[in-house]
Amino acid sequence: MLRTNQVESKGLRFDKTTPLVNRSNVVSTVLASNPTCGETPVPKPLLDEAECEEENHWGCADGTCLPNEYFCDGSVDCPDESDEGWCDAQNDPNAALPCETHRCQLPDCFCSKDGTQIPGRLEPQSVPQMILLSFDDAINFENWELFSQHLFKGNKRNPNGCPIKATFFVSHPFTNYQYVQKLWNDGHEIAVHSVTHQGPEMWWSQNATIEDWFDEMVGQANIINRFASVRMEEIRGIRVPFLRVGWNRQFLMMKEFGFVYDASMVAPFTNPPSWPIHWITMPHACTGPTKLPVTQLSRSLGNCY
Ligand SMILES: [Ca+2]
Ligand SMILES: [Zn+2]
Repeated sequence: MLRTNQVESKGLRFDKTTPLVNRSNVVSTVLASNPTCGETPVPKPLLDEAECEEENHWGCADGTCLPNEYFCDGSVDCPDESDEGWCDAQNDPNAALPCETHRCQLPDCFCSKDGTQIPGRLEPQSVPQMILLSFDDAINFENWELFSQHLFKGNKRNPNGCPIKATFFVSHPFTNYQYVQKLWNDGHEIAVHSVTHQGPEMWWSQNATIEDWFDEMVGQANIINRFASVRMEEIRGIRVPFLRVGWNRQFLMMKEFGFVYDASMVAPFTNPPSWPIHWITMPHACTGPTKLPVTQLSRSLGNCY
Protein backbone atom coordinates (compact mmCIF):
# COMPACT_ATOMS: atom_id res chain seq x y z
CA MET A 1 0.00 0.00 0.00
CA LEU A 2 1.15 3.51 -0.73
CA ARG A 3 0.61 5.97 2.07
CA THR A 4 1.37 9.38 3.65
CA ASN A 5 3.87 12.02 2.63
CA GLN A 6 2.12 13.28 -0.44
CA VAL A 7 4.52 14.81 -2.89
CA GLU A 8 3.69 16.79 -5.96
CA SER A 9 5.62 17.21 -9.10
CA LYS A 10 4.33 18.99 -12.15
CA GLY A 11 1.49 16.98 -13.60
CA LEU A 12 1.97 14.03 -11.27
CA ARG A 13 0.84 13.34 -7.74
CA PHE A 14 1.31 10.18 -5.75
CA ASP A 15 1.78 9.06 -2.18
CA LYS A 16 5.09 7.76 -0.97
CA THR A 17 7.16 7.16 2.10
CA THR A 18 10.59 8.00 0.70
CA PRO A 19 11.71 9.52 -2.60
CA LEU A 20 10.84 7.11 -5.36
CA VAL A 21 12.47 9.14 -8.09
CA ASN A 22 16.12 9.99 -7.80
CA ARG A 23 16.24 13.41 -9.36
CA SER A 24 20.00 13.86 -9.18
CA ASN A 25 20.41 12.62 -12.75
CA VAL A 26 17.33 14.27 -14.19
CA VAL A 27 18.04 16.55 -17.11
CA SER A 28 16.34 19.86 -16.45
CA THR A 29 14.33 21.02 -19.39
CA VAL A 30 12.76 24.24 -20.48
CA LEU A 31 11.40 23.89 -23.97
CA ALA A 32 11.40 27.16 -25.84
CA SER A 33 8.04 27.84 -27.40
CA ASN A 34 7.62 28.11 -31.12
CA PRO A 35 6.98 31.62 -32.27
CA THR A 36 3.39 32.72 -31.75
CA CYS A 37 1.60 36.05 -31.82
CA GLY A 38 2.67 38.44 -29.09
CA GLU A 39 5.83 36.55 -28.11
CA THR A 40 9.36 37.30 -29.14
CA PRO A 41 10.06 34.64 -31.75
CA VAL A 42 12.90 32.25 -31.08
CA PRO A 43 15.36 32.66 -33.96
CA LYS A 44 15.85 29.78 -36.37
CA PRO A 45 19.12 27.85 -35.92
CA LEU A 46 21.66 27.96 -38.77
CA LEU A 47 22.51 24.24 -38.45
CA ASP A 48 24.95 23.21 -41.25
CA GLU A 49 24.81 26.68 -42.82
CA ALA A 50 26.93 27.95 -39.90
CA GLU A 51 30.05 26.21 -41.35
CA CYS A 52 31.33 25.06 -37.97
CA GLU A 53 34.95 23.98 -37.90
CA GLU A 54 34.48 20.86 -35.80
CA GLU A 55 32.97 17.75 -37.32
CA ASN A 56 29.38 16.93 -36.35
CA HIS A 57 28.76 20.43 -35.06
CA TRP A 58 25.91 22.73 -36.11
CA GLY A 59 25.26 26.41 -35.56
CA CYS A 60 22.75 28.17 -33.31
CA ALA A 61 21.05 31.24 -34.80
CA ASP A 62 23.78 33.44 -33.27
CA GLY A 63 26.54 31.31 -34.84
CA THR A 64 27.53 29.40 -31.71
CA CYS A 65 28.65 25.89 -32.74
CA LEU A 66 27.48 22.90 -30.70
CA PRO A 67 27.47 19.10 -31.19
CA ASN A 68 24.57 18.23 -33.50
CA GLU A 69 22.92 15.93 -30.97
CA TYR A 70 22.18 19.01 -28.82
CA PHE A 71 19.58 20.20 -31.37
CA CYS A 72 16.01 19.20 -30.48
CA ASP A 73 17.12 17.01 -27.58
CA GLY A 74 14.63 18.63 -25.19
CA SER A 75 16.99 20.88 -23.19
CA VAL A 76 18.18 24.36 -24.09
CA ASP A 77 21.85 24.64 -25.07
CA CYS A 78 22.19 27.60 -27.48
CA PRO A 79 22.56 31.03 -25.82
CA ASP A 80 19.62 32.22 -27.96
CA GLU A 81 17.60 29.01 -27.30
CA SER A 82 17.35 28.40 -31.04
CA ASP A 83 18.34 24.71 -30.67
CA GLU A 84 14.95 23.94 -29.10
CA GLY A 85 12.74 26.64 -30.64
CA TRP A 86 11.99 24.94 -33.97
CA CYS A 87 11.38 21.37 -32.98
CA ASP A 88 8.51 18.97 -33.23
CA ALA A 89 8.00 15.48 -34.57
CA GLN A 90 8.01 16.78 -38.16
CA ASN A 91 10.92 19.20 -37.73
CA ASP A 92 13.93 17.52 -36.19
CA PRO A 93 17.38 17.85 -37.80
CA ASN A 94 18.36 14.54 -36.15
CA ALA A 95 15.33 12.62 -37.39
CA ALA A 96 15.82 9.38 -39.28
CA LEU A 97 16.19 9.92 -43.02
CA PRO A 98 13.60 8.59 -45.49
CA CYS A 99 14.28 4.99 -46.53
CA GLU A 100 16.65 4.80 -49.50
CA THR A 101 17.50 1.15 -49.88
CA HIS A 102 20.61 1.69 -52.05
CA ARG A 103 22.16 3.93 -49.37
CA CYS A 104 20.95 1.89 -46.41
CA GLN A 105 22.84 -1.41 -46.46
CA LEU A 106 23.47 -4.08 -43.83
CA PRO A 107 25.33 -4.46 -41.51
CA ASP A 108 25.10 -0.72 -40.75
CA CYS A 109 21.57 0.01 -41.84
CA PHE A 110 18.37 -1.69 -42.90
CA CYS A 111 15.09 -0.21 -44.09
CA SER A 112 12.11 -1.44 -46.04
CA LYS A 113 9.82 0.91 -47.95
CA ASP A 114 6.67 -1.15 -47.59
CA GLY A 115 7.62 -2.81 -44.30
CA THR A 116 7.49 -6.38 -45.66
CA GLN A 117 11.17 -7.00 -46.45
CA ILE A 118 13.13 -9.24 -44.08
CA PRO A 119 16.79 -8.42 -43.33
CA GLY A 120 19.18 -10.64 -45.34
CA ARG A 121 16.50 -11.13 -48.04
CA LEU A 122 15.21 -14.18 -46.20
CA GLU A 123 11.95 -15.79 -47.25
CA PRO A 124 9.11 -15.65 -44.70
CA GLN A 125 8.76 -19.46 -44.90
CA SER A 126 12.34 -19.94 -43.68
CA VAL A 127 12.14 -17.57 -40.71
CA PRO A 128 11.05 -19.10 -37.39
CA GLN A 129 7.92 -17.52 -35.96
CA MET A 130 8.33 -15.90 -32.60
CA ILE A 131 5.29 -14.72 -30.64
CA LEU A 132 5.57 -11.93 -28.10
CA LEU A 133 2.68 -12.00 -25.66
CA SER A 134 2.18 -8.76 -23.76
CA PHE A 135 -0.45 -7.08 -21.60
CA ASP A 136 -0.76 -3.57 -20.29
CA ASP A 137 -2.54 -1.72 -17.44
CA ALA A 138 -3.40 -2.86 -13.91
CA ILE A 139 -3.01 -6.38 -12.56
CA ASN A 140 -5.63 -7.15 -9.92
CA PHE A 141 -8.44 -9.51 -8.91
CA GLU A 142 -10.36 -8.70 -12.09
CA ASN A 143 -7.80 -10.32 -14.38
CA TRP A 144 -5.86 -12.56 -12.01
CA GLU A 145 -8.00 -15.61 -12.66
CA LEU A 146 -7.54 -15.22 -16.41
CA PHE A 147 -3.75 -15.19 -16.00
CA SER A 148 -3.31 -17.78 -13.26
CA GLN A 149 -6.09 -20.27 -14.09
CA HIS A 150 -6.24 -20.07 -17.87
CA LEU A 151 -3.40 -18.49 -19.85
CA PHE A 152 -0.44 -19.37 -17.63
CA LYS A 153 -1.54 -22.50 -15.84
CA GLY A 154 1.40 -24.39 -17.36
CA ASN A 155 -0.49 -26.34 -20.01
CA LYS A 156 0.46 -24.04 -22.91
CA ARG A 157 4.04 -24.73 -23.91
CA ASN A 158 6.80 -23.65 -26.27
CA PRO A 159 8.21 -26.20 -28.76
CA ASN A 160 11.05 -26.89 -26.29
CA GLY A 161 8.57 -27.91 -23.59
CA CYS A 162 8.90 -24.80 -21.41
CA PRO A 163 5.64 -23.11 -20.34
CA ILE A 164 4.80 -19.90 -22.19
CA LYS A 165 5.60 -16.54 -20.56
CA ALA A 166 4.48 -12.97 -21.19
CA THR A 167 5.47 -9.35 -20.63
CA PHE A 168 3.27 -7.25 -18.36
CA PHE A 169 3.44 -3.47 -18.79
CA VAL A 170 2.16 -2.40 -15.39
CA SER A 171 0.46 0.94 -14.63
CA HIS A 172 -0.08 1.93 -11.01
CA PRO A 173 -3.81 2.72 -10.52
CA PHE A 174 -5.72 -0.34 -9.26
CA THR A 175 -2.69 -2.64 -9.39
CA ASN A 176 -2.22 -5.23 -6.66
CA TYR A 177 1.55 -5.67 -6.37
CA GLN A 178 1.23 -9.05 -4.68
CA TYR A 179 0.11 -10.39 -8.07
CA VAL A 180 2.92 -8.55 -9.86
CA GLN A 181 5.45 -10.21 -7.57
CA LYS A 182 3.87 -13.61 -8.17
CA LEU A 183 4.03 -13.16 -11.96
CA TRP A 184 7.67 -12.14 -11.78
CA ASN A 185 8.52 -15.09 -9.52
CA ASP A 186 6.85 -17.34 -12.10
CA GLY A 187 9.25 -16.10 -14.79
CA HIS A 188 7.20 -13.44 -16.59
CA GLU A 189 8.74 -10.13 -17.57
CA ILE A 190 7.53 -7.08 -15.66
CA ALA A 191 7.79 -3.75 -17.48
CA VAL A 192 6.52 -0.19 -17.09
CA HIS A 193 3.30 1.50 -18.28
CA SER A 194 3.42 4.75 -16.16
CA VAL A 195 2.32 5.83 -12.69
CA THR A 196 -0.84 7.74 -13.60
CA HIS A 197 -1.94 6.52 -17.05
CA GLN A 198 -3.35 10.05 -17.29
CA GLY A 199 -5.16 11.69 -20.17
CA PRO A 200 -5.64 13.43 -22.46
CA GLU A 201 -3.93 11.01 -24.82
CA MET A 202 -1.88 13.61 -26.68
CA TRP A 203 -0.31 14.90 -23.43
CA TRP A 204 2.19 12.06 -23.76
CA SER A 205 3.24 13.03 -27.27
CA GLN A 206 3.08 16.79 -27.03
CA ASN A 207 3.24 18.13 -23.49
CA ALA A 208 5.15 15.76 -21.20
CA THR A 209 8.55 17.20 -20.27
CA ILE A 210 11.59 15.07 -19.61
CA GLU A 211 10.87 15.45 -15.89
CA ASP A 212 7.31 14.21 -16.46
CA TRP A 213 8.74 11.20 -18.31
CA PHE A 214 11.07 10.45 -15.40
CA ASP A 215 8.23 10.82 -12.89
CA GLU A 216 5.94 8.54 -14.84
CA MET A 217 8.27 5.78 -16.02
CA VAL A 218 11.22 5.76 -13.62
CA GLY A 219 8.71 6.47 -10.85
CA GLN A 220 6.73 3.38 -11.80
CA ALA A 221 9.89 1.28 -12.04
CA ASN A 222 10.68 2.32 -8.46
CA ILE A 223 7.14 1.51 -7.30
CA ILE A 224 7.33 -1.95 -8.91
CA ASN A 225 10.75 -2.51 -7.36
CA ARG A 226 9.57 -1.48 -3.91
CA PHE A 227 6.15 -3.10 -3.73
CA ALA A 228 6.62 -6.18 -5.93
CA SER A 229 10.37 -6.68 -5.22
CA VAL A 230 11.22 -6.91 -8.90
CA ARG A 231 14.94 -6.20 -9.33
CA MET A 232 15.54 -2.77 -10.90
CA GLU A 233 18.00 -4.13 -13.43
CA GLU A 234 15.33 -6.52 -14.71
CA ILE A 235 12.83 -3.74 -15.48
CA ARG A 236 13.90 -3.07 -19.05
CA GLY A 237 10.97 -2.00 -21.18
CA ILE A 238 8.22 0.58 -21.32
CA ARG A 239 4.93 1.03 -23.15
CA VAL A 240 3.39 4.51 -23.27
CA PRO A 241 -0.29 4.86 -22.27
CA PHE A 242 -2.59 5.04 -25.32
CA LEU A 243 0.53 4.14 -27.36
CA ARG A 244 1.22 7.88 -27.69
CA VAL A 245 4.96 7.83 -28.30
CA GLY A 246 6.71 10.78 -26.67
CA TRP A 247 9.20 11.85 -29.28
CA ASN A 248 12.80 12.66 -28.27
CA ARG A 249 11.99 13.48 -24.65
CA GLN A 250 10.75 9.94 -24.04
CA PHE A 251 13.84 8.39 -25.59
CA LEU A 252 16.22 10.74 -23.80
CA MET A 253 14.66 9.67 -20.50
CA MET A 254 15.00 6.00 -21.51
CA LYS A 255 18.64 6.44 -22.43
CA GLU A 256 19.45 8.34 -19.21
CA PHE A 257 17.75 5.78 -17.00
CA GLY A 258 18.78 2.68 -18.91
CA PHE A 259 15.48 1.35 -20.26
CA VAL A 260 16.47 -0.76 -23.25
CA TYR A 261 13.30 -0.97 -25.33
CA ASP A 262 10.02 0.73 -26.14
CA ALA A 263 6.93 -1.21 -27.23
CA SER A 264 4.51 1.61 -28.05
CA MET A 265 4.75 2.18 -31.79
CA VAL A 266 1.97 0.79 -33.90
CA ALA A 267 2.38 -0.49 -37.44
CA PRO A 268 -0.87 -0.07 -39.37
CA PHE A 269 -3.00 -3.01 -40.47
CA THR A 270 -1.68 -4.52 -43.69
CA ASN A 271 -1.81 -7.92 -45.37
CA PRO A 272 0.80 -9.32 -45.27
CA PRO A 273 1.55 -7.68 -41.93
CA SER A 274 4.56 -5.44 -41.53
CA TRP A 275 7.84 -7.17 -40.68
CA PRO A 276 8.62 -6.18 -37.07
CA ILE A 277 10.77 -3.12 -37.82
CA HIS A 278 9.05 -0.38 -39.78
CA TRP A 279 10.95 2.85 -39.46
CA ILE A 280 9.68 5.09 -42.20
CA THR A 281 7.76 7.52 -40.04
CA MET A 282 9.63 7.15 -36.77
CA PRO A 283 8.91 10.45 -34.99
CA HIS A 284 12.24 10.93 -33.22
CA ALA A 285 16.01 10.86 -33.63
CA CYS A 286 17.44 7.55 -34.80
CA THR A 287 19.48 6.69 -31.69
CA GLY A 288 19.14 4.98 -28.36
CA PRO A 289 16.84 2.25 -27.16
CA THR A 290 15.40 -0.52 -29.31
CA LYS A 291 11.82 -0.25 -30.53
CA LEU A 292 9.51 -3.24 -30.62
CA PRO A 293 6.62 -2.14 -32.82
CA VAL A 294 3.11 -3.33 -32.15
CA THR A 295 1.69 -4.87 -35.33
CA GLN A 296 -2.05 -5.00 -35.83
CA LEU A 297 -3.06 -8.47 -37.04
CA SER A 298 -6.83 -8.10 -37.16
CA ARG A 299 -9.29 -5.30 -37.72
CA SER A 300 -11.90 -6.89 -35.54
CA LEU A 301 -10.20 -6.44 -32.17
CA GLY A 302 -11.18 -3.50 -29.99
CA ASN A 303 -8.58 -0.89 -29.15
CA CYS A 304 -8.33 -0.11 -25.46
CA TYR A 305 -4.88 0.81 -24.27
CA1 LIG B 1 19.34 21.18 -26.87
ZN1 LIG C 1 -2.84 1.27 -20.87
